[in-house]
Amino acid sequence: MGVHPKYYELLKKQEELLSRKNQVDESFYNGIYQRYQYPVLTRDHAPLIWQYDLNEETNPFFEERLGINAVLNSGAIELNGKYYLVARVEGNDRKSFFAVAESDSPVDGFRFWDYPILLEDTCPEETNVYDMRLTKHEDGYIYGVFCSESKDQSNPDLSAAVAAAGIVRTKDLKNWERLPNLKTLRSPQQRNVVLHPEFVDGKYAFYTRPMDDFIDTGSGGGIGFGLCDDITNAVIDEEIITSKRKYHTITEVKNGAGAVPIKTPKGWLHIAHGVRNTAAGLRYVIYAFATALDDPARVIAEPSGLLIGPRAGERVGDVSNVVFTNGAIARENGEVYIYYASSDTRMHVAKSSIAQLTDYVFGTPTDPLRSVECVAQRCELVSRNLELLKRS
Ligand code: M1P
Repeated sequence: MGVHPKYYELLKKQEELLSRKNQVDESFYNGIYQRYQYPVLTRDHAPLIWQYDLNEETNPFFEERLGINAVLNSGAIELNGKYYLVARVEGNDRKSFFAVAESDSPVDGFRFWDYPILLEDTCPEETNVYDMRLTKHEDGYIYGVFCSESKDQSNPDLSAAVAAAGIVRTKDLKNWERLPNLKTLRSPQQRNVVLHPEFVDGKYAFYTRPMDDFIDTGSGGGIGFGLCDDITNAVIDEEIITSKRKYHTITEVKNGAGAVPIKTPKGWLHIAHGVRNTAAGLRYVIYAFATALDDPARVIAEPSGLLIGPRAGERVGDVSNVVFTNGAIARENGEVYIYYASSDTRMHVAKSSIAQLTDYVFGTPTDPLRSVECVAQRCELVSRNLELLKRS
């Protein structure tokens, strides 16, 4: 008796998946980014040692003991020439946890480290954690800001929960120090909180998403922004709304900050998510906007509509019709890799560049918010094009 032979069979199959090269999906074009043929992380990338008891004696049928349901919303970072995704891994038990996947390439070859991240158990009421954003801060730490979810003990509804922003920090993605959760004095709940990479007026700056309730943002008008003096006891008093939710747009129901903003010569580039309602339920898409270099809370460019929407197989999963990002890597050579999950089930990558995204954000017209004006906007484009075609 020893290791069950089925383990080696499954390992061989998994190795084929892990070593598969990714390719650009040539069927898609928009000039802004390229999609890739295969997801970069799925439940099938999870190490078998997380799921099976390998011992033939104690697991004669080689049954899955602790299954993995999905691998989704991942923070992303480049360190010492390697690419890391800190993924939200959801077990069959519905609890999520964080795990580091590493690769030499930004588009394929991601492999999970042997152990998932075991956070310090500092919040006895916390039931679930998910969606970590990784910020390389100018103070020298890498911060992970994530959603810390607890049962709402004041509400008898079994589904009532409270969302707060948890904070950890590290220098190597191996040793994590947990700091107290962020307190926002004027907002009862928070999700999709992102730490800005630079000090603003000498303070730590957070993009927030004020919410009255666990699901509904209620009076929360959009993506907020607030400053705090001390990251080891982070308290935000005033939050101002930067990217507002708007009627009959992709952000009507909700929006939230996604990847850590990317600094470009023309402004901070933000890649966020917007939510609208449909007869088939909520639809989540990814959008982009820019804020001023000297005031990262002031929007200076807001292209109309979505940047990435769920497409083909991406549309189906545990929570269908969803794309969601909480991580992007901007390389020194100008390439930008946007990591996004589809339908709360798997992780994908889209490749763009600072030049393309800047051109997109500053060159795309804003949404005039009314059909008649949208048609006028399109007619103006058509007439300019027809004129050009006539002359050429
Ligand atoms: O299910 C879609 C997403 O829902 C939440 O996002 P938001 O707070 O904007 O509604 C998050 O829980 C996210 O994890 C999830 O992908």
